[in-house]
Amino acid sequence: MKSTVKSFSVEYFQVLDSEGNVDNSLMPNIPESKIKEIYHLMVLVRTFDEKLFKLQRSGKIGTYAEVRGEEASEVGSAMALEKEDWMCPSFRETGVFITRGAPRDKIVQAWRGDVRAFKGDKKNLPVAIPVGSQTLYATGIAWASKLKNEKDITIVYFGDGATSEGDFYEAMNFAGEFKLPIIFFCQNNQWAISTPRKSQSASETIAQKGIASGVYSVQVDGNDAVGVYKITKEAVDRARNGEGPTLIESITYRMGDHTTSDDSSRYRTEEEVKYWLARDPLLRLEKYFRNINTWNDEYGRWVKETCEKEVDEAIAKALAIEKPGPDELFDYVYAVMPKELQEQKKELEEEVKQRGL
Ligand SMILES: Cc1ncc(C[n+]2csc(CCOP(=O)(O)OP(=O)(O)O)c2C)c(N)n1
Ligand SMILES: [Mg+2]
Repeated sequence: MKSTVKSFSVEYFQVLDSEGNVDNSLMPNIPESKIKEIYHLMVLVRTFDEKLFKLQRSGKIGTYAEVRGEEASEVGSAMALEKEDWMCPSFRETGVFITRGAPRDKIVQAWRGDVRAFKGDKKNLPVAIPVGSQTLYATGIAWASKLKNEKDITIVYFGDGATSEGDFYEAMNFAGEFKLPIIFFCQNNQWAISTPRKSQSASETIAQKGIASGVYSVQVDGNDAVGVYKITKEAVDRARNGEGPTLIESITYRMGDHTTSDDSSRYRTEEEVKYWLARDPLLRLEKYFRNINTWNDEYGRWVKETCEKEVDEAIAKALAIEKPGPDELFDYVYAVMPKELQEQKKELEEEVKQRGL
């Protein structure tokens, strides 16, 4: 006897195509003013990128990971959350921090390597550099919310590369089994530094990696801000209603280099970049506004100028903050500092004093 015991499918959603045409059957219940707000935030994120890139090149920050190309994925998803929801980022979620109202100067301060920038923000966790590690503590947070009967949900962001980590599979398995209120938001931007998506995994989609764990899993066009908003909002509602986790594979593209320390022209073709430039998420929204006659160039200029001013002010404020002392290296890691670290901190403080640093 032979029978098929399980088969599965993965759905893909797109509300706005690359020409800004709407699929009315999928259009979520979203007021026009909210789409304009999303657009404004996306321009702000792009402006942030442009200015922080220059700041890095002028030596005022050590490194920067551009969002460029992923603005719809970040802003669209973050708009679907409530302020009290938990957000666990990787290192490329500047657009999510911006959308969630993080003080702009604090974001610059964080990119200057000043850990104090994250102090006091209880719902947006600090960036995670160890790839994929955030999926584990995000799952722990969601479990705590469930045990405490709280209504807040958790979203965790990570890249396509992170889905090759054991952390990711463990987190998915736990979340699926315990039906946790969590959204696994994968920004599949086609590259993990110089490793292309096709060499990352033999799994045809990233979404299907969730199905094995009993996690509802779906793909969305990550350059379609309205589509990303719709799919994330549905996942938020499901999580809040006790219906369990979702894995969203947001299909997008990292238009810039991996970070300011990378040169992507060494490992990818101009044709590929051109293909994706034509799918720029900002241009797509502009085309949409043009199609429905709610765009004019004056509005476009006003948005850009407003964003430039906002970022300039944030940078000026951040640059005026006094640098942290070397002893702060030891702070904020443990709730109670272990004895060895206390001793090392004291040693450093004495040395700094002796040398008059
Ligand atoms: C555990 C671990 N392994 C390797 C690295 C080095 N590293 C930093 S970013 C990165 C690629 C991440 O790719 P992806 O998850 O697709 O995220 P993206 O940078 O594309 O947003 C790697 C390998 C790291 N930081 N942590
Ligand atoms: Mg990637």
